[in-house]
Amino acid sequence: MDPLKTKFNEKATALRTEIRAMLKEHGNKKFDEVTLKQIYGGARGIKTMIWETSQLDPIEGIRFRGYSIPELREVLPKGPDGKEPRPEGLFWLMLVGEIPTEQEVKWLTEQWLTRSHVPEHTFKVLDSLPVNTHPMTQFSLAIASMQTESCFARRYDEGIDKADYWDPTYEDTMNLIARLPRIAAYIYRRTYHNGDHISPDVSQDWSGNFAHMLGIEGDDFKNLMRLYLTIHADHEGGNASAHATHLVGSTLSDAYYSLAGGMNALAGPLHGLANQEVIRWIFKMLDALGTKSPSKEQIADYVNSTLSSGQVIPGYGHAVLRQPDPRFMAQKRFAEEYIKDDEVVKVVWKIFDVVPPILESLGKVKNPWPNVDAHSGALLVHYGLKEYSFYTVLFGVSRALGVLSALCWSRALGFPLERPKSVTTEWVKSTLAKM
Ligand code: FCX
Repeated sequence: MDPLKTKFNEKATALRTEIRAMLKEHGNKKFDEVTLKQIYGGARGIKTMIWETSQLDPIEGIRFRGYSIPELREVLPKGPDGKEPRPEGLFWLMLVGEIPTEQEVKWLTEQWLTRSHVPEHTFKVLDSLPVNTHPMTQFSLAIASMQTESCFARRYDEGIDKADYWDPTYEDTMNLIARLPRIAAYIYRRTYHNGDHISPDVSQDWSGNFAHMLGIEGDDFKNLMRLYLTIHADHEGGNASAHATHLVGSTLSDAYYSLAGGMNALAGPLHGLANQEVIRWIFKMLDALGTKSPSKEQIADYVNSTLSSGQVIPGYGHAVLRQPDPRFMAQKRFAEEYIKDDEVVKVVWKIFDVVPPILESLGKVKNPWPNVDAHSGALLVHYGLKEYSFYTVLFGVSRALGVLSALCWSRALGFPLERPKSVTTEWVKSTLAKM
């Protein structure tokens, strides 16, 4: 008996009934309106989807089932040394809306360990790729290659009642999440460490085992992995990786196809790839300034030269947030506790003082504050994970927790094929003429 699956089914059955009644009574009530600027401007802010696992407030930042990141650190069961929350607990919370007990989190750690076998052909696919293939390309291909294992695809082929779609989606989700650290570590070791692979350490939790397979030992890095894999897990449904996963899944493509689609979105510079761009820009700045500890004035000059060359300051700005990202602040707290004397970390903090007023002075930047990417690279570099073209894979391992738990909900609530209406500019012009 799987206690998480049982609990999820109970919750989903109850919510399905509630939503059905709500739509019966209120289905035709207006919840939003759309301007022409939003239609041409990336559908920014248009309420068009349901996403149960988290919601993003522009000022407060992300809340996972109502819990902020500081609140999560207080209530979620922690790793063996009691310092950072285990991401397993966040997955449990996102899936069923309850804070799990220590026992329940331990059960999930063991479940993912038993489900973590990666099919041999996936490693063959990875080994067939040039070693300089971008890690996100490798990650997306590895995920898609495991589609052969999909319970949903098999059950659908055999004929499955649509009321049961949630069941094989749950099984695919659990198997896929269980396998991701092994795949990500394999990509890292083949790309940067001559294929010198490290076998799993079954005594560790999901994050600790991942750190071990990457080849970076030490309790502090394991704690960084627990924090990192928690704070990147979900950011409501409208960001590109979440939205892509959701859209692909709405066609009844299984979790493997859906997550591969989401990772292809995450690989974009205006989304997940930004985290590698931040640390690249910081090192380029330190190189150009010829010092490891630039003054705030020197940083300001370099920021202005970046802007005048028509480039963005990576890690700053956000499509929704209008305050410093609480995920940036959570990383800053971690650095203050563990590595406050690190030189690159101190540069990140100086940039935090310098950049917002400069961006604000441009008069066009809606959010001059740092997002999650502005701090992550400095922490990873400190612990020896210096290959920043791998960072978006770390982001993807974490984001899978949110987008796949939400995928289980989409299937359990019977969400239909997504099909927004497109129009031509000719149609817009003729419609404007009648207004
Ligand atoms: N530096 C310089 N200019 C910036 C800027 C920055 N950091 N942020 C915004 N601007 C500029 C834009 O380029 C635009 O200029 P333009 O009118 O000349 O084209 C203007 O300000 C208005 O843009 P704005 O609406 O404020 O910002 P956008 O949402 O369009 O773009 C980006 C902000 C995409 C640059 C910023 O959000 C970014 O780099 N994001 C990277 C990915 C990201 O958000 N990572 C966090 C992960 C995510 F939260 C998740 O978890 O899913």
